[in-house]
Amino acid sequence: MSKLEALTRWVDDVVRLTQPDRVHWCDGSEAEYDALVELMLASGDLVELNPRTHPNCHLHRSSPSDVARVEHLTFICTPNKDDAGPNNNWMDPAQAHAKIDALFAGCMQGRTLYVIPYCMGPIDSPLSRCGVEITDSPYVVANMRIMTRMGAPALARIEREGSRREGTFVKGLHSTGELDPHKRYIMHFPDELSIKSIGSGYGGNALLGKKCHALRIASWQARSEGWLAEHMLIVGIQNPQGEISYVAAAFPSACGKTNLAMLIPPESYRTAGWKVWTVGDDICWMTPGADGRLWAINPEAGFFGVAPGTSAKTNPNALAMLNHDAIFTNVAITADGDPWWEGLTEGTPVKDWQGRDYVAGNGPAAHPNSRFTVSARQCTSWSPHAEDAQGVPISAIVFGGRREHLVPLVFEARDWTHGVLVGASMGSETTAAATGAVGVLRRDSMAMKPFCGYNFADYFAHWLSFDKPGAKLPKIFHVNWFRKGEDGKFLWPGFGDNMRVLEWILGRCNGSEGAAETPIGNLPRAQDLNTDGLDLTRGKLEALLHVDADSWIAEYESIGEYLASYGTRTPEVLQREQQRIAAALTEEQMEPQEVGTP
Ligand code: GTP
Ligand code: SPV
Ligand code: MN
Repeated sequence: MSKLEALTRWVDDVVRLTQPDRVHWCDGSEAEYDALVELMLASGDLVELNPRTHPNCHLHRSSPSDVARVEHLTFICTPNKDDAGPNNNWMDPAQAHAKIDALFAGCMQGRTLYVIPYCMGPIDSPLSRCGVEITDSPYVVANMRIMTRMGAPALARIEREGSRREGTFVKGLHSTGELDPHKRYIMHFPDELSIKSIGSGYGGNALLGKKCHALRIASWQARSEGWLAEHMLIVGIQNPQGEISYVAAAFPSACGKTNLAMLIPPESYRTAGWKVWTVGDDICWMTPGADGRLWAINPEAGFFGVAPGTSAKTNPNALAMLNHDAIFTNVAITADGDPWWEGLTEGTPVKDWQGRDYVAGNGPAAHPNSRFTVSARQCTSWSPHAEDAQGVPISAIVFGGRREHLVPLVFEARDWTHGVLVGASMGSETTAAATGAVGVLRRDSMAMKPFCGYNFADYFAHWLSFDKPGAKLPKIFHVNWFRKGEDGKFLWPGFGDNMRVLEWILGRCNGSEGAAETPIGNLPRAQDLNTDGLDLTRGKLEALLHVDADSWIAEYESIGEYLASYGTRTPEVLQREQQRIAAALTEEQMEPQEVGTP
């Protein structure tokens, strides 16, 4: 039992409120995990998958009305509404506590309350932060053991830090409640470092270390402490000389972070000696180091990745790590009890994600937001530096979204201010990672729309504040793998071939690659991209690199309106940057220039 008073007092309070039958302090051991799995197999919460092909792999089928994050039920509860900003749902903290505590009252009767001490980030890193999640879901405990450093070492760190300063860990209270969408809330109290979530057992709603702590609460802490908590992958790219450069990339949910983080370069690159190392696939905490560079850690210890689309062709690294010791949520299964999802070329589904007999034409076999949970150590491209206490230095920051039209394959911001505008004005078509319509274009600044724990206007100002004397900031880029041609098909092959874009990006960072200047930023000319062995017509390549001034004028008008929607808190520098580019586009329109030729 913990000696830390703040923790035991809080657990006692929660026990009084929720009235569980039992309290279990998680130690994070394998024996504990195995016992939980047994319990869930007995209750039907888990189904064992084929032990011959997938030893120690299990399937969880969530409630069909609980399959994704619920942005409309996610609240930031700050005393002052403006601190949460127009980007968040807001509730007064006292009102929020009252509302949600009423739902928590007695909700764990007949259940076990689990206390999960966890550390986000390497256990010995000064950049890491601890939290404790209380939950009544054994599925959440099992997932948290994979996704975080959970158990005894985390508790020891909490005790150590707690003896110096109270309130150093994030308190997260979670219950599946009745899994009733009408009694579901995900509430954040950033200035209390606390989270309360009820009514969902799915992903980011329930694994509180992930989006709730490592993004919403952490972004708030990061602002006051001078660092950044971002929805970014971290990938290391080793060139034939053996030098490794690290890139952090922010793409919205289900827009390609896991895939880029585990990229396998095209054959010609591999023979030339290029190699890609995975450091993180979803969250990145970045802090300016003594050398002025940004140093990044991945606060997570595992991957909660999108299953559909993961195949031997698109992401062989991911597929290879899913053969043992993994939890699958809402995938389909084959007659042999193997997990199955759309995009796999082998196997035939017999039961869909709800456990019903699979009938073609009755919707997808696997839920579009079905996912796998797996330890990062099972990834063959897992970087030997992924757990370095000081993190890895970031050379480039990449923003990107799903844009069928308009946005070219890649462009480079001319400086930090321009880059911050590029991130702030990011647009992307929505995906199945959150409930609601799919494919609707919306602004998703820095891929943080669902995850920034405070007013976006203040967040933009915070980003701008890193540009100061002595800073050696990464260059900023924007990519779009999702531009479509007139035939409605993706123009760019994507996946492993994204390496070609990364090579150009790194070349721009070290000054070895050429580019053409345009009002929206610097683009590679066709000859600047390595297209050896690439099956892509010249016409498609030109379409991918095309900047249409008329359409961009309209886009910049809309960006101006978006910035204005944050009112007077919007940094003026950003508005001036928007005006500068809008004016340059109008000039360009008067005097058309061809992009794509030297
Ligand atoms: P979260 O875990 O939700 O934050 O998402 P993520 O950004 O890690 O998404 P992920 O990498 O799992 O990508 C999800 C979807 O994007 C899958 O359907 C992929 O097939 C698709 N995708 C990823 N990379 C590419 C690409 O380069 N081209 C195309 N066309 N699709 C891609
Ligand atoms: C996302 O939606 O961006 C995810 C999945 O990474 S979840 O953990 O459910 O938020
Ligand atoms: Mn994510």
